[in-house]
Amino acid sequence: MTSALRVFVFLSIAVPGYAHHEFQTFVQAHSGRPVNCAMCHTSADGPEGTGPGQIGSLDELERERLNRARAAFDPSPVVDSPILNDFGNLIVARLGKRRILELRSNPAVLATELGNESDLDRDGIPDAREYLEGTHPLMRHHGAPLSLFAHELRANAFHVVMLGLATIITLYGLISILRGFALKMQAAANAEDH
Ligand SMILES: [Ca+2]
Repeated sequence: MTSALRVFVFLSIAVPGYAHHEFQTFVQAHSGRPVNCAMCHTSADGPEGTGPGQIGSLDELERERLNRARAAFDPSPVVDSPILNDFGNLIVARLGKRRILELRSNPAVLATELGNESDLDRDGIPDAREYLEGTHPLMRHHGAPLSLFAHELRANAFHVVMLGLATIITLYGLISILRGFALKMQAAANAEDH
């Protein structure tokens, strides 16, 4: 048995599925938010079981995909594990399973190594930051409210400016009308006095 195969067999036995609770425990403690397995896994209850997205329910083709993902010890262009969601697959693809196993003792570094380029749900908050803040990186409206508001403001800057201009023009027009009406009233009052 080659050394690489021995490592694979050992890790497959020692770490069933991809249930690395160290990351979940860290995110909850760091963010103060309750986080379940659905941050990285297909099933909110984790990979072990027979429910949808869990190992016991996989068909033959899905098991092949799982085995390919389990063998991704080094970073890979694409990882397509059926028990992981897009964020989970991205982590394995970027870091490789070997590095993920190393980071179990230092889960905060996962965010640093992921970097800030990826924003899977395109809500303006990078996946790595959502990981630290305990918000879901695949749910567009799940994030720190101020960050989401700032992103929406930036994304809709043109409409916000146009709405502001329209409001100013409308107010100016209204003030002009009222001023004209007041002048007419004053003129009428002056005419009555004479
Ligand atoms: Ca995001």
